[in-house]
Amino acid sequence: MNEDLTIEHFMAGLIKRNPNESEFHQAVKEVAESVIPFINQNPKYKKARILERMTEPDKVISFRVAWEDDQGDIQINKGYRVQFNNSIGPYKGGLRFDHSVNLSVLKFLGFEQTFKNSLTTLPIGAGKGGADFNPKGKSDREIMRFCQSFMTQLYQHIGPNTDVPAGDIGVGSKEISYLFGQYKRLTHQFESVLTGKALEFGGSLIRTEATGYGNAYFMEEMLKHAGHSIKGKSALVSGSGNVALHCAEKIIQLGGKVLTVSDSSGTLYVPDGIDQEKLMLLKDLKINRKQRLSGATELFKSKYLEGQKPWSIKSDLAFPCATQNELTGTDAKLLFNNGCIAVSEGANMPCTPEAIELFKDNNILYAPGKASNAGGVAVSALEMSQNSIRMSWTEQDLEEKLHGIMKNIHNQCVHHGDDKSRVDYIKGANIAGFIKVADAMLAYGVV
Ligand code: NDP
Ligand code: 2IT
Repeated sequence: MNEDLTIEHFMAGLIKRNPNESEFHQAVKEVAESVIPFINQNPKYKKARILERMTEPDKVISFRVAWEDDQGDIQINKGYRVQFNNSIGPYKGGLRFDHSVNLSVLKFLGFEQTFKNSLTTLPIGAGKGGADFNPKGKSDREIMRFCQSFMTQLYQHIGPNTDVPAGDIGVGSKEISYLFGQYKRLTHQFESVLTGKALEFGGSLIRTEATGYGNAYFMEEMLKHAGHSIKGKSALVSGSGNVALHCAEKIIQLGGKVLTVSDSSGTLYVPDGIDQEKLMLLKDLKINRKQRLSGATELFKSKYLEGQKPWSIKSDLAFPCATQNELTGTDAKLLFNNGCIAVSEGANMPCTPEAIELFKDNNILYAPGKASNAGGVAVSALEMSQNSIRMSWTEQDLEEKLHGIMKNIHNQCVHHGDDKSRVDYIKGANIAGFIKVADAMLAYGVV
């Protein structure tokens, strides 16, 4: 027990205990690489085997979700909730409805959430859940029946002081409303059990915008620290969902020029930049009308690059806001060759380890999602606070609080990640996020 913990030994054990979970291995390895040297310098964490405990979820719940489609046929999906760590607050994290959802994906997301939620400094533990249900092409009634069946299984495991889910890919305001309605029906309780609710029944202003706005704020802080700013810079945004569109909106407000948004079929390239007016059209197309991005080319002068990602277009900044591993080593090389100076993740783990290595080797500023996309869950925690005091704060109040939280997360990254010549934001975010949770776990003894 006196020997140093090694990354190789630690990872071999983790892979053996969690076979065939490549996304989970990837997320843990990134944390282990920065946290293990810190643990070796602080033997109290090693002796208590905190990292081993932190990488084992508190509880994994999986259940059948049976529902009837519009044709009267029975459909069956797999539903999950991974309750990862509640050392510093009730489990908190989104629900993802996507065909790609499996336990490896939800464990990686729940693990990342542990560090992210700690960085917000708010009292929230970490969880993640969802189903391998694909909402694309489903009618509203089918989505409603699916959500009701999903909640009928989930409700006994969650509660305002136990576990408070929210949205993620494929789960927006409509789905949260159906889920909340069913929870209320099953429990006879009107309580703060979900965040991202509509304003009429306990939702918070700015929650919808928070992740994307927060990501742009984080980029601005990172650039400011390095003597730059978003103003006048060109930006590539991937994705065209909740995070991407609001990230684009804040970049525009801060004076940047957004050249792209994308979806899983291709990239919309607007050489003159997406202005606020075009963004409103995009929001209507994607959020209200749920159409494909390719339909936007007719709305305004732009090209749709079928089957292509945004990363080959020349730009100063990059904001991956779609999904995990969407920006590879090859994409990172393209960004570098085109003069990109900074990357800030709106999505969870969108950059592969090869891409991150390339950013590091070439001094491209890089913000990991657990720091840069924490604005969403932070405003979720503020939604919980408002529900507790049965009050609603104003838009201005909330945006100021969000901005302050993102600045504070940036400062924590600088504090723990400053390596004299540069800030290692991965190291900073991982160590800062680790300390609070680890100290709470130490205080509880062996649990
Ligand atoms: P949405 O469902 O609103 O949007 C997802 C977007 O990503 C869509 O444009 C979708 O395109 C695209 N996308 C999904 N899968 C792929 C893929 N395999 N390849 C290319 N594009 C893809 O989700 P969000 O905006 O809420 O989430 C986006 C990311 O941000 C996720 O990683 C999520 O975990 C993360 N995040 C979300 C938070 C939130 O508050 N919502 C908070 C923090 C992080 P298409 O329509 O073609 O599928
Ligand atoms: O990844 C995330 O942080 C989210 N999907 C938001 C979680 C939340 O509880 O608001």
